[in-house]
Amino acid sequence: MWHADQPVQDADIAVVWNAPDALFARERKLRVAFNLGAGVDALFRLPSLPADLPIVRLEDAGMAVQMAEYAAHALVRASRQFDQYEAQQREGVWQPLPEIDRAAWPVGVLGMGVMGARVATALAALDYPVAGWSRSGKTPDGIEAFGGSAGLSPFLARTRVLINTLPLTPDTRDLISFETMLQLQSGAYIINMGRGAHLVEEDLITLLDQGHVSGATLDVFREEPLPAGHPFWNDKRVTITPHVAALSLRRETIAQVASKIRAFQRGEPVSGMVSRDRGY
Ligand code: NDP
Ligand code: OXD
Repeated sequence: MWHADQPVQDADIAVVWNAPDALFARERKLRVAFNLGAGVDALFRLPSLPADLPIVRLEDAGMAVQMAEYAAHALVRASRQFDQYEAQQREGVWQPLPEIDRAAWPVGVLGMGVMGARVATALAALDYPVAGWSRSGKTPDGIEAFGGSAGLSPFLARTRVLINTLPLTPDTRDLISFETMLQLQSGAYIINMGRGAHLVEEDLITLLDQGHVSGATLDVFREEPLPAGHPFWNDKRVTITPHVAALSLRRETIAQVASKIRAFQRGEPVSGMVSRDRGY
């Protein structure tokens, strides 16, 4: 564990999560940094991170299945009206609601990487129509494919439930805005598991008030922890969780990072190398 008051170690390998800038300012002999998470956006915000330091991220390590569970829970709760049954129970009401038509709940997953592909295939297995959007436009079998900026509007137009699993980069910041959410089908539902800065929170509130968006399940926020007094805390249309869609699993994480370190030390290719150009 690194402490700001310890002498410089001249370490050659860093294993980090929420690293302070001072680590990179002081340890100038690093040859590689292993990130204990999939998202590297926080690391890239550090001014002292050397521009040429190789960064390796965690790949899945037990997180993708949790992301799929989270998305399935939120989607099924909204589409099968379990939120309404919860409200009915509190009021002592026994009232079956009309059956749902899955065709009326087309799902669109932003990001078709390790997390997004797993989310998409899990929801397609529940017979929801599922599409994926990514830079390359590649999707697993059975998932309708949309790619690049030209593919975004048609992807949004066929989507009612928008699920975000993108990495945060300059290209994806603020992507879920008034303009993009307005292109979703009416009664839209937003599930954000990527990063808080993907979503323009005031725009979501505006569209909830206007009725175009019917609800949201949010795991990540522009400011974390979500500040006391933030409107999401008491908004019945919004379900929040404290950045736990996928928790890092100790055993899987240690095993994966150890094997990546061994590969690095042997001079072999290390999977999960982050591209500085793409930002993920
Ligand atoms: P990957 O790198 O495997 O996948 C990223 C996907 O996003 C790829 O499909 C990529 O497209 C797509 N993408 C990136 N930039 C763009 C863009 N500008 N336009 C269109 N598509 C783009 O990442 P992971 O799936 O492993 O992780 C994704 C993110 O999930 C993490 O960065 C993190 O923010 C978040 N996360 C959140 C957790 C939580 O608990 N809330 C837990 C774990 C991760 P292409 O395939 O063409 O390269
Ligand atoms: C991650 C996260 O990026 O937990 O791994 O958010």
